[in-house]
Amino acid sequence: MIASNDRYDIARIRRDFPILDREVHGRPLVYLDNAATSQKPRAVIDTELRYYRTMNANIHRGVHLLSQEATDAYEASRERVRRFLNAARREEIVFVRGATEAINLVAASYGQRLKSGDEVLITAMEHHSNIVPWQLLCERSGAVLRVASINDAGELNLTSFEHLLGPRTRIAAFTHISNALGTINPVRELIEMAHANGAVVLVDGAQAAPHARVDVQALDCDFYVFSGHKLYGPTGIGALYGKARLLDAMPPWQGGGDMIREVSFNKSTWNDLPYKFEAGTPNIAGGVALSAAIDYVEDIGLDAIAGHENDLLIRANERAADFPGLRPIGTAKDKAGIFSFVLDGVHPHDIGTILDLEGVAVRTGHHCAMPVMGRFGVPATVRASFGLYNTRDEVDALFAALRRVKEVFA
Ligand code: 7TS
Repeated sequence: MIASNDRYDIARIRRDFPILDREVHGRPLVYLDNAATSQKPRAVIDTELRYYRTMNANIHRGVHLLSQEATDAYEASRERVRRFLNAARREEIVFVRGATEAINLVAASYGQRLKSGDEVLITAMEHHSNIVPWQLLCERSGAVLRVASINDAGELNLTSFEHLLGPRTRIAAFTHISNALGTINPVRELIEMAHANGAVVLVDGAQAAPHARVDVQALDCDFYVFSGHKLYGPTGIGALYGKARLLDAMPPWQGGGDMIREVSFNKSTWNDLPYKFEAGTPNIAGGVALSAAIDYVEDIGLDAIAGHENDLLIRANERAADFPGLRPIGTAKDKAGIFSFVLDGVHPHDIGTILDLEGVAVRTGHHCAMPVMGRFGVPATVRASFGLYNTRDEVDALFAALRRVKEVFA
């Protein structure tokens, strides 16, 4: 039943994910909530297990062998992330809890240079994680938050973005791929526009890292953030990429162990990059397993993954076209495998509940993007988001379950 070909062996891929064998409510699991978090391949689970079984120790501090091995594994993972993003230097990779923490770090630390009347430019399709930290910064500094608009397809209005960039814009922060709409932003072009206006750029790559090849040097972004758990890696680990020149000039964010060079009660001095931004004991096991996740997706190939997911999106669009009362939300020309929609006369939460009983896991709600819901005049949507292990049969299962919803609410 499962389509497979030489280039993309979906049957083999699915065998790598133990959770895909389980049932929910007596039905095979159809997991279509990958934008929230993706499932983990055996390689990631085993790496984390092996870490705890064989080398668990605190890092950067012990002379004993376990501590050295744990430190080496953690630092090797940093190098793996550097290669994944094609950053120029390993010091430019700061380990954090995830995209949210990375954005908060930049807003709190880089943000200290903002003054009253300065401006921060975001877009109308941001996740709350790329809105609220900037709002907090604006409250603290007296800076003003500007928001570039989106069109009815959920594409960024480039004229609005360009128009709102001005001499006071200090930071432009936008998502690479929208979690609520699936829109892929023309980030290279946006970065160029922002730089031409003297602003630094943060790209929120939470949804892009699992689906698109990212080259931070080619993009020339100043900051790029992602979460490991959406990239088939563990929760509680992610990375902030920042240009060394900027990170170097930024004050520390959190204080504590590891981020200092010397501490006295009069004055403390800071450790080198990236440790200046890594206070306290991190998620070591997660960091080590993140590199297994990156190996996994790069073995399959991000272009192959994007192609496969696009295939699923095409299938979903075909099925949706003749499904009465279904309205897709987010119809950008350049779109990732995120299929958000509403159904006439049925609340998204009710749809989600029935789909769950049919074994189909989707997310319903505002997807932490309330302004997007406002823009489309809906309180919530149903969102099916595809991952590298999903199949055309699963897309069909989604629509079979939606027909069931129709029957219940007929
Ligand atoms: N930015 C985007 C574009 C996201 O989609 C998310 C999480 C985040 C930032 C925050 O990531 P975190 O790992 O720090 O939480 N998005 C979603 C979602 O769409 N459903 O659940 C979480």
